[in-house]
Amino acid sequence: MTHTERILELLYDRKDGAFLLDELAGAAGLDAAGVAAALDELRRRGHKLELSPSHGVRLVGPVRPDARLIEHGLGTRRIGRSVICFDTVDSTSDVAFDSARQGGTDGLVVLAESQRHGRGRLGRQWISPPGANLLFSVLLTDAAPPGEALTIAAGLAVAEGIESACGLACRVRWPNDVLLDGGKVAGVLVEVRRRARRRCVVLGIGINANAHPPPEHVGRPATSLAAHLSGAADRIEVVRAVLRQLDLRVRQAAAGELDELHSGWLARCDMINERITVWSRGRRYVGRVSDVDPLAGLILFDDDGRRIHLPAEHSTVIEG
Ligand code: BT5
Repeated sequence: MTHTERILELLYDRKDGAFLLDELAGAAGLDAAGVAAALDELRRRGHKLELSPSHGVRLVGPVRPDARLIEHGLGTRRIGRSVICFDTVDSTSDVAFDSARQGGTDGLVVLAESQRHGRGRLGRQWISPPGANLLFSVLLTDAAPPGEALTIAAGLAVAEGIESACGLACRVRWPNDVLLDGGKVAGVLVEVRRRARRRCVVLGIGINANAHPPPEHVGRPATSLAAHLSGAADRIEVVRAVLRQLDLRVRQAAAGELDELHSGWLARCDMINERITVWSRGRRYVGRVSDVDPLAGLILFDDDGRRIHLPAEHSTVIEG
């Protein structure tokens, strides 16, 4: 760990209070010049610091996601063993797929403050102002579970992670929406590609932590965590909680513990018995939702009583 990382960790651990410079120097094992150099480096990395002769130094929130702060003590087995943070990329999911060419990148998490071409499903766009939200992708290269099960696992993990970090009760809407009070607060994009002769899966996750697009830009209600909290959402706490839940839910998907995913999803989903319209592979299906199967997708009964399986990858709910 570098001196700068150590100083950042100390400041973040006391993020509601300040450190006198002498105290900070003592805790980090540095002299005054070393502390000053580390603080300069933190500013260069985009962290906001408040410095006063009487109160000392403190990190001004919301704190910018930093790999060290995310990884530190995370305690996961697979997801987030290594984390990289960027300023701007085309898409964090592209960076994750590119990283699959190197060995040992299973579980890698790629975050960015902004994306030039953030994408949703089926050619749609993901919109997020720089520095406000969580934009990240998780790479799975070793025996990745089926995409259908991962869609369920990831949506559920996002809802559970938000709830554990912020105490906000999220719902899920098949296939990939996470809702807060009826507005979309997060979306999941599961993509599968071949890299270095292996089947690789990337889970792309966008969470509106502190900002959300206006309805005229997205066509349906969107919301953010901050809109339901008394202040800004701590993005580091949220991403850590989501990564922990992802670690659990992806492990269940990999182990074939589909009952766990199924019951977890149904407990947060209000779609059962709802009459909806779905586009899937160029066809329109209307019917009543009977179930969400972690391997087969949505199960609908149409008006003629036919049972229809709709896979997440090719389907979008257009009315419901
Ligand atoms: C999704 O697609 O919900 C998946 C979004 C995944 C985004 C992440 S960010 C990190 C990673 N890197 C990427 O390039 N992507 C992933 P979909 O269900 O297709 O929803 C997209 C639709 O939601 C758009 O057509 C808009 O109507 C709406 N939308 C766009 N941005 C939004 C936002 N920030 N909040 C709520 N709705 C949004």
